[in-house]
Amino acid sequence: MRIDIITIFPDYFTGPLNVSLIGKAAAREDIGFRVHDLRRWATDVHHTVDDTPFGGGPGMVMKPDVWGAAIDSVLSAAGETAPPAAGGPARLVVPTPSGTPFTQDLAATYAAERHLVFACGRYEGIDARVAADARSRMPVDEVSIGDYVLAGGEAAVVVIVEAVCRLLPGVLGNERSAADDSFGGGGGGGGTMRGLLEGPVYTRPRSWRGHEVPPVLLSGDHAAIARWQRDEALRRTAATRPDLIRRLAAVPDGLGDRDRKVLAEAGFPVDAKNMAH
Ligand code: JFT
Repeated sequence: MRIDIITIFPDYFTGPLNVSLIGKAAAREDIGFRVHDLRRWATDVHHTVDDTPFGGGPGMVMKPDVWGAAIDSVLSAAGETAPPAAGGPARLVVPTPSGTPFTQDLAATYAAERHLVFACGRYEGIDARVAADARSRMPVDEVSIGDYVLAGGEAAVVVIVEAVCRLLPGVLGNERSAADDSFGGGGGGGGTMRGLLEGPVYTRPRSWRGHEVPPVLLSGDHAAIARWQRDEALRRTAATRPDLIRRLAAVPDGLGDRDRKVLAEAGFPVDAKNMAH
């Protein structure tokens, strides 16, 4: 997989892209990261990338000509001018607070791509014609990583790249199934905790500052352990993310009779009237 990132703050990525999980991905021959300074495509002596907004209002807007040149150049450097590249065109991902939510399913979609190009904006955003123009050549996703306000797209790109890279085959250090994570492995997942948050986890020592590891985890009874872990996941999800319980209740076979009993005991009864719409 090839990943290009265009930003006015290339230094922002030197840390995250070289440590931990993303760093291991970057060290592989089949994954390549390139970070590009947007100002390289500015044409005036001051390397201007922003201008005042049409229609008035506060702040500045990023110039379409600079962004257009940057995207064209990154695609042509990857050999993606006509004829279309084998394996399909690159996907352009543009973080914006007004984008569609970035989800685990989208992370799985991106992990299956050959080439991702991330456009990190600043100020009040990027001139809307940049995404419109790119859409005539490539898939363009305007996405948001959550309902809070950042100062630009860089932090969002670090989040998205990490979520994508850990799904690439061979990147996950411990080889465990990504399908067993909270939110599953994307595309619905296949894990036992599908659609639920994860419950608590424990390691040695068995007793620490007077807190004991739940005895069932030491019992060796794998069926009892699996059931206890699911019960804990249900209780925790009901407490912190009731929306996920309602979503699961609306899925055929999303919740079993025992699940409903555990949720009722936790004060979160789920029936047909409690389903997501
Ligand atoms: C904020 C952002 C995301 C995501 C891209 C660009 C400029 C600053 C801004 C803030 C409020 C209104 C612009 C960005 C985000 C998120 C992403 C930009 N800003 N208009 N904030 N919060 N979840 N993804 Cl370009």
